[in-house]
Amino acid sequence: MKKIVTMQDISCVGKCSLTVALPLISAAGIETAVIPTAVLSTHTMFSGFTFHDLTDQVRPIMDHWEKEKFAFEAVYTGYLGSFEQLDLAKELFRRFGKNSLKLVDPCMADNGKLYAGFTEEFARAMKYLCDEADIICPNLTEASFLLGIPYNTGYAEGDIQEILRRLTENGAAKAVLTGISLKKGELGAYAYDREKDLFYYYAGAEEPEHFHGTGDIWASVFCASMVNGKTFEEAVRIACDYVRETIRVTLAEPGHNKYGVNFEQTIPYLLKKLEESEA
Ligand code: PXL
Repeated sequence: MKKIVTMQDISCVGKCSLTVALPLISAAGIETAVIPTAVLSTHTMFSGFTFHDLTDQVRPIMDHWEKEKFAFEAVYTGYLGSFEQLDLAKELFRRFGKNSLKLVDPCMADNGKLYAGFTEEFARAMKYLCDEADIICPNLTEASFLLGIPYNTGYAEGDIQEILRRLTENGAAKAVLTGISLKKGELGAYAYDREKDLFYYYAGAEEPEHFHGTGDIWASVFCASMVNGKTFEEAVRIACDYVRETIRVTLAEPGHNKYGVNFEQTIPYLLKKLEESEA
């Protein structure tokens, strides 16, 4: 059985980070090992959330796993809350990522703004972690902070391609920019494979609302699809389609949840997509 290890926080209510990565990767038929970096009562978009740091657990967990000779097909990092955790994520790559896919989702910002508690200095440090990955999947805001360039919503296609080239020039061989729209009414992802020098844009109809946690869902499904043997382009398509369908189903529920999407109800759709695509 394939295995993925994912390192990110557990927000007890919020449908993001580990509470979506674990069920989605498991549903894709892949064993999911977790390194929880912190426990929060909710994600940080709520006010008054509690926070308990688990940084001191990360290295002992890795030490034990190394003794047990555990190995993983992919090592995937999500939301990380401190410089020390960024260093531990690099250590995780060194110790468990030699023969596996290393994916960094540099969760730290959206809609032009850093999330609560993050700084530009942290974003620069996150770039060094990205450089040690094989694939990174920032949204456009995160990409802007990683590169230290102003956030702009009106990019032309050539600008998006330039951002992707710059994101991959010092490390990661592939990058996917999520939340990209080249035409009004559509939304998707723009991907780049530096080794093949190939760009790939994939988009569907834009849903009228955006939700928290969909970036984590995108990354989890993308990672699971890659580990299940899908091509880079297929994995991008499956993750985009799943997020779009999940938002559609969420919005169709009267009085739907505002802080996260109904991803649990679209797992059958995901499994169908995973079966349908060849490879
Ligand atoms: O979805 C990213 C995320 C993960 N974990 C925590 C968050 C956020 C986004 O705000 O607050 C704790």
